[in-house]
Amino acid sequence: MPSLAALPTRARAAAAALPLPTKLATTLPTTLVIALAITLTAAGPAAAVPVSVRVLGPQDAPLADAVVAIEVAGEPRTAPPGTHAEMGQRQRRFMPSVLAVQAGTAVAFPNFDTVRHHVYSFSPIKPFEIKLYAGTPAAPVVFDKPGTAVLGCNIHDTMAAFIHVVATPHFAKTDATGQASLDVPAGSHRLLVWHPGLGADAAPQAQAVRLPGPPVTVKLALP
Ligand SMILES: [Cu+2]
Repeated sequence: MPSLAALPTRARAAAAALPLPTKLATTLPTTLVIALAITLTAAGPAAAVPVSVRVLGPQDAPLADAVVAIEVAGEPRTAPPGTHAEMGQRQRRFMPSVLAVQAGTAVAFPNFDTVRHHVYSFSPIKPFEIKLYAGTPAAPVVFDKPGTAVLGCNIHDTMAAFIHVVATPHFAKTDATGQASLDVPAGSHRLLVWHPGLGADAAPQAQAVRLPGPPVTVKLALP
């Protein structure tokens, strides 16, 4: 139910004349119902604004593969059912080396190599193992808690990667120049940045961000 103030003048006058809310649905003329529906749509979540975030490390060097996330109050922390992502293995490496997903995402582990892999994680957010396999294992792994999982392979000790799980639909990874671009509703939010250099057990570095606003630069205090 919208507030009367959110309705256009004509609709407001008509709605005010009715004993709300019981008669609203049954007695409004069709045109007014349509106007009301349009108003509801327009008065939905704040329009997204683009925000650019640059992540710097020691000596202000740009940091690639940092995960930038912006938590917006009232938005779902968990991804909708069916959300999926992929952590492949090629030439005895995980691809990508850092995967960012929203909590609730099902991650597939396709093996594109001719050798078999045996992927595991001991990380508290999602301990699992997929025993010696070729091709794509039948069941993906659902990462339902925020945090970071370190991945390894029992067969190839040099294989390592991270899955960083965030509790917001707004996230991106920085490119080689340390830049990430997101679209986020206007307002005051919490900006979180994590990078493998912080360590898998470290909480993301957090700061407040107000949008729309100028590009944001985050200097990550790496241990
Ligand atoms: Cu392997």
